[in-house]
Amino acid sequence: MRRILHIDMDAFFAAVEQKRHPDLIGKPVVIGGSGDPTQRGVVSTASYEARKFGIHSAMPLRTAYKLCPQAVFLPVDYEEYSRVSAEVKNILREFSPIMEDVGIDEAFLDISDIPEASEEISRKIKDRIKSELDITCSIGIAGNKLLAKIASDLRKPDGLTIINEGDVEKIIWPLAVRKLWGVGPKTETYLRSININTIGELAAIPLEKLINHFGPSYGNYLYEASRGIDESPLVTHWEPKSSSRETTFQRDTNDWQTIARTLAGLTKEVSEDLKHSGYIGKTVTIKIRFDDFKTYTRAKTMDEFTDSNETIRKTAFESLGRIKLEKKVRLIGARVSGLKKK
Ligand code: TTP
Ligand code: MG
Repeated sequence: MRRILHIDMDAFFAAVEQKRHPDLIGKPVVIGGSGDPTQRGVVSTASYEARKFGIHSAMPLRTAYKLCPQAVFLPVDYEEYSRVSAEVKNILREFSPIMEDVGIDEAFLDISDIPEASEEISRKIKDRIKSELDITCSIGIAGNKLLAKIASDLRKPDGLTIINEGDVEKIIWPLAVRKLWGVGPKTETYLRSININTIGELAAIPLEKLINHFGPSYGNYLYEASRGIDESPLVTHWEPKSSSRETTFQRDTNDWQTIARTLAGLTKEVSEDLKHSGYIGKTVTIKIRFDDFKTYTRAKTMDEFTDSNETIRKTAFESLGRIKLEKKVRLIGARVSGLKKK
């Protein structure tokens, strides 16, 4: 029987800000965009105090401001959050070398071969993170990744939840289908249209019917996932496929200088990201979204793999020249893909 932990930090960006500005502890804090709620941008995350006002991730900052004008609004500081994230992952790796880094604030840990009880290991992890980094996390314990991830979300913040083999019916089946990893808004809408709202109701659909509607691969997945079955191993090593940056203008613009300066800035950042991570790439893609939300991409493959700012910028501008700028631009982005280790 495998023993898998899913660790997810609580209100991560907000927690890091509260840690370095202790006067913000206990206050509604909203992190997003440039930190100015009168400007365009969305909420990255909000402290639990701010969530009481209905503020949540992906909400426009202006809406968040209307809900709670007294909240402290701060800009996103990825560099600092990445630094703390790396420290969390380092602590986790000390408990087990089999770690899957899922995102900036979450990871799976396979503790099957460690003699101590799962709960004891989890408490030690929580204590270490709290005492060394002064932030809290929630941990889910289960026999696979699917259930561990659901478990970590059940008692937030500072939670510790175990889902045992026999608990699927009691704990998983009453949950909304959306809680199942891999069920997005489209699947959810369809399932709701046929009156399937909970994971238990999904589990009651015959396999054949699921395959008929969703195809063999996703149909089988839903059949097994709704029963809490998941054999997938932890992915302990992955290669990035691309490195990208994009930005939304404060005001839609058709000013060539502004567009060019922004694109040059983005390609510089991408090139720096590549140099940092030790990758070189072959294809440069640019993306332009106009004020009517029509979005265009143009890609060009370079002669050689590179992380050179100059080459990436030159290639990006060649692609920019292939898009007619007849409308105002809302967003611009640059990506380098086809990466390999330098
Ligand atoms: P989450 O783990 O989804 O959120 P959280 O850690 O802030 O809160 P919770 O206690 O519920 O886990 O995401 C981790 C970080 O990722 C979050 O702090 C900010 C960032 N993020 C965004 O930038 N945009 C988003 O839409 C979401 C969901 C997260
Ligand atoms: Mg989190």
